[in-house]
Amino acid sequence: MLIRQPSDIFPSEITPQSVFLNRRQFMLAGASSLLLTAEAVAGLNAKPSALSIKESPNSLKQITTYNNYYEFGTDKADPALYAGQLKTKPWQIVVSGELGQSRTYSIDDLLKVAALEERIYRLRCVEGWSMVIPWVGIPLASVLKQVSPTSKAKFVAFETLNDPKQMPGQRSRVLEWPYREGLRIDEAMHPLTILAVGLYGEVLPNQNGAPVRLVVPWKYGFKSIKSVVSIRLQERQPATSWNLSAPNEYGFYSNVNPDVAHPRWSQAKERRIGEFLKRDTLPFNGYGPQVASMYQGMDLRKFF
Ligand SMILES: Nc1nc2c(c(=O)[nH]1)N[C@H]1C(S)=C(S)[C@@H](COP(=O)(O)O)O[C@H]1N2
Ligand SMILES: [Mo]
Repeated sequence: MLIRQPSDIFPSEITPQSVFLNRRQFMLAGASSLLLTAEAVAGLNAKPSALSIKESPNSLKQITTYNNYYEFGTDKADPALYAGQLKTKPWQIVVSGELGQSRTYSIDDLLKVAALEERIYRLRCVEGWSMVIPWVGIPLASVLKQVSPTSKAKFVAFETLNDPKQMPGQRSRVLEWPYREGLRIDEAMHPLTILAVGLYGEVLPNQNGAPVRLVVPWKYGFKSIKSVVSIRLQERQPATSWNLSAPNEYGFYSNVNPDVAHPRWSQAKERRIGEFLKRDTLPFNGYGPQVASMYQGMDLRKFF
């Protein structure tokens, strides 16, 4: 009898950990002279974070060939095929809104804001799959503190680059462009929230959101917006692309919640990419001890 594999599993010839350890050894061997960009050098110097989980990461191949990045197509394989054309240098992020003075950061400026950390985090997609990803990034809070938010800064709105010439998916109306996301200010300032510039100790591949993307590990993957060009502090809750496209399916908060089903499917279980059997989905994607207190007194069925 034939044992069938789910179609979206990408078996890798190398285990994730061996890739990881080999890279580590390579870094320690003093190979920095081979590395040309500031980002790469800095990425290799990332220190391990105490906030990492202990699970083994998915392989680099899995993490870079099974992506959601609708600017490059809606198929999971599209971003790896088409995102290579995105020009990520030079890049600027404008931080504006309710703050002392607007500021523009290049990637090099960002790398000076805080020490890079390597953080192994779960990513749970609303579609029902998950991965474990070793990001390299800096806390978003470090950037926000640097710009001195005013007392009116209650929310943070994020936008991806809007450039249909480079992003063919933006020529179709599959979502409202640019891709938009938002967080409440306490969520944005939470130590688990990072701006990632790398993964597996190297510069972020384009399909994962180069040169800089948000990572919010207790929320469904779509909150972790890629290729960010704008961060705006504001008093009102920002509109988000997925909420605009299907308000009954995607709320503003989008905390991973096994008890609140997506209208078209259950969120109780997930399949870790590379595994056959499904596992139970954990409230807040397993980060409840760190984040649940932010939602005390809120009805998370209403604020889904
Ligand atoms: N700009 C942009 N950001 C995005 C998306 C997108 O389509 N466009 N997809 C989101 C979704 S649905 C998921 S699950 C994650 C996937 O991140 P990964 O490809 O690095 O695993 O990116 C999120 N960020
Ligand atoms: Mo997703």
